[in-house]
Amino acid sequence: MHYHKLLFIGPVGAGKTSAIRAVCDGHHNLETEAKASDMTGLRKATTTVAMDYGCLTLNDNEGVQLYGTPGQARFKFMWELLANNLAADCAGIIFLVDNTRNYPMRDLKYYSQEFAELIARKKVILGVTRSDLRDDPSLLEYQKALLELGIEASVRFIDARKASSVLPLVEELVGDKVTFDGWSGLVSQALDSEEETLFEEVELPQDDAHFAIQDYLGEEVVMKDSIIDDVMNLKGVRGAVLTDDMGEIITSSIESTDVNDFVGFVAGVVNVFEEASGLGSVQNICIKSSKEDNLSVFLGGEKALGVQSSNRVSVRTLKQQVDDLLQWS
Ligand SMILES: Nc1nc2c(ncn2[C@@H]2O[C@H](COP(=O)(O)OP(=O)(O)OP(=O)(O)O)[C@@H](O)[C@H]2O)c(=O)[nH]1
Ligand SMILES: [Mg+2]
Repeated sequence: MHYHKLLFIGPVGAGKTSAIRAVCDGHHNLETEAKASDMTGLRKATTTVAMDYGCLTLNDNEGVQLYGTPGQARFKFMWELLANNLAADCAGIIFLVDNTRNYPMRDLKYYSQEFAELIARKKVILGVTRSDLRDDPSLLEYQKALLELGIEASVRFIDARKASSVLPLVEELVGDKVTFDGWSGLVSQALDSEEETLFEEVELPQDDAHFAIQDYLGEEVVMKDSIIDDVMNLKGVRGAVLTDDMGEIITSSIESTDVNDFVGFVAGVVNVFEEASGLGSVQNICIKSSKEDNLSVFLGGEKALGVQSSNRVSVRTLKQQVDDLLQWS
């Protein structure tokens, strides 16, 4: 049996696990899903903590092995293991981004950088999911962004839940490497069974999660007071403080009044800075230090979140993690 490997990458909830589940032969599937205990849990019940693995058998001699990364940056050690070992010899990468996240372009950039070495060596396809819920950014905008990032990849809207939508991506990446030519048959088989499932779904009452997703379509981030506890769970975080837009401290786990006051000061003056600089709305201010802790201030709506973190933890990774928390809240 000869196998070709594909690696799925992309942010939390982009549909990596769903896509692998949709196309693989049922009995060849491994998922490492855990209940999403933090804010991710409000949007979907589980998250991948290690990896996904699935196998799509094409014929007696050929198959495709599908590997999926966890989206959350706190499971980053698995990104390295998958990119450098398990899937280092993959035939291509299926990069999924979720169009309903607050900043899908930022996700695209972040994961492009994290998987830069592998991306530079492999054929890549970008699949934009959840476009049924939100069709902006457009495919053209993604094409432009890829060009700016120096990545050669085709882009398309897909539904990660449907094999009929995911299979063409698999074909595009491995089609010329296999003798198998029954792709259109696989797609029509999938379409048939999806029709049956759709019919069954109509009978089910709409679940809350469906409506919950609609609430998150705005660009505005929501900061609840509980964000402090969630941020404190992130690696390297020593303290966090939440202030209102006037710089008044709402709640804090930082002892130093100087640090709290400084975050309050940043939150209070940022409006003035935005007007004076003409830079538009400022979302994040980072103060990096080689000796002391780093301080990052996240500005969202009417509140500001200050995070004090060890300078041994990358500010960029921390920023992605906090962004994840904010947009899943
Ligand atoms: N409406 C809609 N929902 C989608 C689409 N694609 C995927 N989903 C849903 O989005 C969610 C994706 O979740 P997962 O497949 O767990 O995402 P993941 O990328 O594996 O996430 P992590 O493992 O947490 O990084 C699931 O609830 C899917 O049913 C789409 O095109 N439209
Ligand atoms: Mg997953």
